[in-house]
Amino acid sequence: MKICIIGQGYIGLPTAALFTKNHCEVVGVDVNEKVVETLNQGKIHIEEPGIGEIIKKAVEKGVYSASTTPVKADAFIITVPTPYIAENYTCDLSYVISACESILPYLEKGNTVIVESTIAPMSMDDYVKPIFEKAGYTIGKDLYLAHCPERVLPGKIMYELVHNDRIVGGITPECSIKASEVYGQFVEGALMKTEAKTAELSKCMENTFRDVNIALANELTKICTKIGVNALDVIEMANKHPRVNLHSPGPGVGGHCLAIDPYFIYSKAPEYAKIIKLARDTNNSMPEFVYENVKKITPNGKIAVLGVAYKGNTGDDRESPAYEIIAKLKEDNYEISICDPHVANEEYVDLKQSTKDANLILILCDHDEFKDLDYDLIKENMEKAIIFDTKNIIKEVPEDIKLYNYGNLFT
Ligand code: SAJ
Repeated sequence: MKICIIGQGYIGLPTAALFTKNHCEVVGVDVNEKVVETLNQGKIHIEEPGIGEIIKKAVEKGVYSASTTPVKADAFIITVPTPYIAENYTCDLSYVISACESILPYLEKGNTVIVESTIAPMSMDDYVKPIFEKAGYTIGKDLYLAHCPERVLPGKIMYELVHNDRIVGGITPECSIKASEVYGQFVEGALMKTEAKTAELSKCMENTFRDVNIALANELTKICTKIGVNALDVIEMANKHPRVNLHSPGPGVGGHCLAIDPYFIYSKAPEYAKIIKLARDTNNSMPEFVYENVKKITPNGKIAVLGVAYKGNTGDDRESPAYEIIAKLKEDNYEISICDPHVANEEYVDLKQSTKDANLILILCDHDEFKDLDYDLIKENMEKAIIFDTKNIIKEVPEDIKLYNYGNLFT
């Protein structure tokens, strides 16, 4: 099977790698010429374990190549971004639409087209299907169209792509069958066939479930801080109940999924999506909560910010709450020195430089490097060593270091 994948980012590239490993030929298309050049050299441009070696081998064997334009193929998979439009709480389909239009000259009867990008409910029926119908295709008869949302967790993408169950939402039942044959090349999880609109809403709801649960944990933290109870202990105790799974509080919810997808549902029925919107507002209020508590702990001075990625051990800082916290602190004349070993930025420094003469260490991301810090260095660098850990990753510090976390902000 020959597959053409439009978009060679965090989803498109690992997907391409797995098809090549399973006897398919792949052309990966990306608008970024530099990315295309890097990939054709057998190198990769994203931080995700397990992909580099496969792409290198696939390029050497001639079963993978990258290009800025599509080619003829049996199946086309669209994995382009769907940015959030804040004004009307919905998704910008322009990249998906232009990806669909870009493949039209290369399509042949009998091809399968799959959209993997996360999209608002009804996007396939209202916007994607008409593109192919206008081009003269009868969907389900001479072209097979489906929405199969990606559901993999950054950091574990290669494992989850193979083992997770997959939602296959065809425009017609025939489309679901054809799309399942494509994923059957490497997916070991179940291929669950359904309608496109059910697939769209299921994907958005998965991330909404997580967002709402994180909001509950963040709300609990605020309540506990007010009344003087250790929120982290409450979560640990409550989670011993067999049917309770409180999530972890933090500095806010980042990334391009949880912080966005719930709005796609909200925009369709705002009069009913009350919990969904409140959860978003609660999670969006966390940077302010962190800022207020920094102010209480350290009214002014230099802050060493550890971690700006939206989650641990990734270099992805999209929608990271860290940037809002930093902006608030800078506005209040704090001096900020950022250390993040995973995010490439010339201005970011190492732990030694960021903690030099700092008044507070503020942990905003759970990178492994921050779980066991060099406390001798910190004590040497800081006149009074204070840490505020918003991710609850530091379990123990030497006696002469003061540690704040969501369990003891009231002290
Ligand atoms: N977070 C918390 N507390 C928690 C868990 C997470 O504050 O208890 C925060 C993280 O720090 C981060 C954000 O939430 O800022 C999102 O992180 P995440 O690990 O929950 O999820 P993502 O955005 O990396 O990936 C999610 C996954 N969805 C679900 O777990 C339902 C993934 O499976 C999806 O494929 C992905 O979204 C996506 O692309 O939609």
